[in-house]
Amino acid sequence: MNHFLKILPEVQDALDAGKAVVALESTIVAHGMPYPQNLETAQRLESIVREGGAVPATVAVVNGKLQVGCSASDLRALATESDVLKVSRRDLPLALARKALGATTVSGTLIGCELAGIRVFATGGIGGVHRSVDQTWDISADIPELAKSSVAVVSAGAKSILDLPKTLEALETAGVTVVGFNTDEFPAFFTPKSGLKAPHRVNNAEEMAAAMRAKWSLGLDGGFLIANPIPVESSADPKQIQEAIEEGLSQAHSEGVSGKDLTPFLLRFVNQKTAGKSLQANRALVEHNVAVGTAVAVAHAELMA
Ligand code: PSU
Ligand code: MN
Repeated sequence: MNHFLKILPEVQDALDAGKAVVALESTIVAHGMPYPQNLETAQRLESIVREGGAVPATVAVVNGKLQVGCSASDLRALATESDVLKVSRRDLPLALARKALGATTVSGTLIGCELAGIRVFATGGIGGVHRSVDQTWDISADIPELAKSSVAVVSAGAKSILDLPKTLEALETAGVTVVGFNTDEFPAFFTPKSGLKAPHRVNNAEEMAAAMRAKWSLGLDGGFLIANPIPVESSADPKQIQEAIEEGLSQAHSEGVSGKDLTPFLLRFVNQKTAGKSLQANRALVEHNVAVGTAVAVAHAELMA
């Protein structure tokens, strides 16, 4: 085993036996939600994976290792400590060498998936092309990582803190296969509709697993983005969210917030502005994504058995 990688025994055993494993990210815990909802959500997501017949593997940087699978106390530390690093590919070397506690973004988590051989990863939203890209060049490291990782990532689309049409274009250029799960539309995170068409559609986990087998059996490296709309009953008021995002963007601009701090800043701002409504929607959509990811992981494991 590599000195800088630790795969928990339960996860390694499941992988060795060809059983379904679902990876989960830790940035959503450390920087995407406030305490205590972050810890409750992290624990709930692991239970959803288990109830669906798979093994959860939350990825994080702990004690000088990229860790695939987190203990209950690791999750608590990620949820409560104040100086947790946000770790994407570029941050990983220093986080490891300094033995920092680090929360992996979608890109950092994908690295753990690739090294361990996990094929399915469920989260809330991915990073993408920011609206200010013409001035800032801010394009999330999630996109190039999705391009090279043979992993299917379930998300509720992307937030409109991003430029969604440009994000879809960047995903196409990167060769990421984007599919609407039971929908023709690319969902907009807090709301099921963005007005943009998803490039492809699958109707269930079995169809999804068949596409995964086809891509990777042919040796086409790279990922899928499974765009799973928030359930309508949990959907937030699009106008209220939109207004909060606009205000958050202008506040970020006037306070000079940029780079890796921008996404957490906006998430916090929108949550405060909507009196917790966005947080409620966020929790509901992540739980739904994890349930779909679990079904896909189980179907894929069965197909490959
Ligand atoms: N979008 C969300 N919630 C999140 C994130 C994105 O709706 O928690 C997190 C994910 O970890 C994602 C990261 O990988 O933010 C992207 O950050 P950046 O925009 O700095 O690349
Ligand atoms: Mn960025």
